[in-house]
Amino acid sequence: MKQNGVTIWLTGLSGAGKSTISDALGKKIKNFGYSLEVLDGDVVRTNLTKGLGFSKEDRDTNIRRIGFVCQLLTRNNVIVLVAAISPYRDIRNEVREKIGNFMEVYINAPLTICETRDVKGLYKKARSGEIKSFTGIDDPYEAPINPEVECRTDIETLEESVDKILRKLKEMNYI
Ligand code: GGZ
Repeated sequence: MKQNGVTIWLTGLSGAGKSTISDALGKKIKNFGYSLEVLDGDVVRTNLTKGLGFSKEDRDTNIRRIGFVCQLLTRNNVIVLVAAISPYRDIRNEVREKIGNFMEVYINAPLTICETRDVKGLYKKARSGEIKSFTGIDDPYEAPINPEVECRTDIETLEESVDKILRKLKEMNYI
């Protein structure tokens, strides 16, 4: 099947729903017959960016490395799904420029909701000071100003969020 590569970049707080949406969206894209690759921040940090911490410098390095892999895959016509907090606007824009075929998706849920979900108990640890520099607690998150898609995971269903992204991909002629 002829396809153009694109990087679909999911950004948002921990617990906002990036990985959940990435899983569901990835399954659909694969079922359509496209070649797809997924780069999940959590997983990437166990290999490609192992050893990096959460200072601005390390997060920037993390995002630049992910962005570099996206660049290679995208130019070889792969659809790439990234799920990374990527809290800094300037670096997200930098990778957008490098990759070209790029779609920013803001996975948006209020901090209070993410904190209530606290799937891995990390917010609790951040509040007690056991974890330092936790995004949204004592470290910044710069929301996208003009993302191609915004998913409000506190008020939309998973299907609605996934459909929004698929519609945009169609509109931009990537699928
Ligand atoms: C934010 C942290 C932190 C700190 C550990 N701040 O939701 P998770 O748990 O499963 O995934 C998060 C992951 C963040 O990695 P990213 O590569 O997405 O971050 S970034 O884009 O900012 O480089 C979270 C966990 O690691 N985690 N400590 N201090 N998230």
